[in-house]
Amino acid sequence: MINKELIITCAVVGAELNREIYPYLPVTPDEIAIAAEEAVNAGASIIHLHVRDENGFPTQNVDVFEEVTSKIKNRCDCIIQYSTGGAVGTSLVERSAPLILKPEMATLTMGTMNFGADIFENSLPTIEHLLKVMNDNSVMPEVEIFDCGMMETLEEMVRQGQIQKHHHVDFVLGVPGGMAPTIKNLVFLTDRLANNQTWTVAGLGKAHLPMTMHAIAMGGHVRTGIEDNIYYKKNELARSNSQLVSRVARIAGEMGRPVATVESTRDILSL
Ligand code: KMH
Ligand code: ZN
Repeated sequence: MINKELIITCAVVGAELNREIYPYLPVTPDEIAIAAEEAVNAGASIIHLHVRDENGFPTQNVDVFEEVTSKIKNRCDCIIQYSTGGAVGTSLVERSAPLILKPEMATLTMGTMNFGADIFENSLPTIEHLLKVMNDNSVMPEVEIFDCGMMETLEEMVRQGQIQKHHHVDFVLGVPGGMAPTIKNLVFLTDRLANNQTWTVAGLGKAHLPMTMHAIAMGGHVRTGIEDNIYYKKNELARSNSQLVSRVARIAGEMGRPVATVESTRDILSL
């Protein structure tokens, strides 16, 4: 589907970074809420959310998700999308726990993969469990595709009626162990979608800008944010999530894709 308006998702924290790698990483609930608000003011309508514990480590603790969610909602209107991926090694019980807070959206990764030196486990029973908890809590899944085989699982689950025909897909390209962030791969993946599917691309690291520009040109949507890319340009760290969002919004404007508001994002995704 060619969309005129461009949905920008901002992944503000992630689970892999720390302040030694990236000194401006938001970690406390207030810092994360401020980063989300700034990203929304710059054009993001979806906030992909991971949270951190009091020591700055990734956590799926329900209380922390609740606190951060409430702080974000007090600052701005946006669609909050919880991570159910957590960090590699997070148990399934922990990964699904925050869904009881009924966020509008949450991620659903469609298969197990190497994740750098680690394994990001998403066996079929894991996927089915996360999906059931999402359905029980009226949470819209965003299907995360990191590798080609995950498309097979997605298509099978759609055939079986487990995932609705109209779902939103996020291609996360560039994780070591996953699919490379190339134009050919993006075209290959999007060719497999039905015409009425909406999709986003998250190009990691230095692929962020080329994947962004191609998604805009192809009628897809874009994910940006510090979780995906800590550099603004070569040898220059991004100063904030909003700096990255602003650049995507500027490019989209030049390319004739006005940035989607939160309300139009809900319309486009049938939320
Ligand atoms: N941190 C990765 C292991 C998601 O948010 O659902 C998983 C991840 C995907 O970031
Ligand atoms: Zn994530």
